[in-house]
Amino acid sequence: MAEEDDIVLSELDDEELVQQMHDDLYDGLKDEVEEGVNILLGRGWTPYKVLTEALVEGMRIVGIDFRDGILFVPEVLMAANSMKAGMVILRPLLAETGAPRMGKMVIGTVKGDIHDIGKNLVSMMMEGAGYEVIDIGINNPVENYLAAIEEHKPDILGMSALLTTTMPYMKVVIDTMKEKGIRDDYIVLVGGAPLNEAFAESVGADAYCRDAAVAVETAKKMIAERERSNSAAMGVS
Ligand code: B1M
Repeated sequence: MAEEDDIVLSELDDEELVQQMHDDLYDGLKDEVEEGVNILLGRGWTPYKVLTEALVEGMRIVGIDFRDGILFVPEVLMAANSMKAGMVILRPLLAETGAPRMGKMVIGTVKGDIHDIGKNLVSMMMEGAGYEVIDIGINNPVENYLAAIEEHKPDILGMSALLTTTMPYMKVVIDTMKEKGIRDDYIVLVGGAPLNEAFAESVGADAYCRDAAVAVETAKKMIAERERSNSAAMGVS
């Protein structure tokens, strides 16, 4: 502990600081993670670079040790809270691009699943790219998705799942949309660590998004395609 106390984050160079932030995230040291984020921003790092290199990479390491039984739920929760504290600082900066509204997305984690860090990242990146995002949170039954799309009329419905046991629920949502005849009114994008393209196709989603950056690119591409085909259908050249 004494050694940890002796470290002055602002005296570390960028590489050492990022390494230290990975350690602090791992140890669930929220104040230190916040301080590190502020220092990197003060040194001219873009919010996106801080997010990906300091926070997401740190969380990736936490994930490996959680998988291998080295870290347990309480420790991972502390790491997740530290990550969220860093994201609170970055969120307004990522959204501050002044980009025009590009479209609207409703996003939520599926029923039975409380993982929200990845979903929050996707929301942040989408907001940063100029999309309006309605985040309906975690553990959403199909009724929540239907109510949100009915209320907000988004271009995109995004679903997140981190567990192999909860990802099949995406099919329940999409099948219900089909039954109600509204499936094709929306672009449906899905994501989460255990998913892949074949899974997305098998549940009837429009695309699988490997990460938040891919989600933004896919959203742009699909909205543009939809606008093109709508214009063609209306005979607009
Ligand atoms: Co959980 N957990 N967890 N966990 N957890 C995983 C997912 C796991 C892989 C860990 C492991 O064993 N290696 C494992 C799942 C195994 C499996 O299903 N085969 C697991 C387990 C088992 C569990 C519990 C069952 C543990 C238990 O209780 N025994 C339990 C389940 C609770 C529940 O949901 N019902 C549980 C609980 C927890 C915590 C509460 C402790 C905590 C969650 C805190 C929180 O989210 N607020 C937690 C965490 C943090 C993790 C790991 C370590 C990290 C997840 C994360 O935040 N990653 C995770 C291990 C791992 O994934 N490596 C693990 C960082 C995040 C940035 O990445 O979420 O993949 P990710 O999101 C990415 C992309 O996937 C994509 O973009 C994001 C950003 O780039 N993306 C989308 C995600 N959603 C998208 C939606 C889109 C588009 C892209 O829509 C358009």
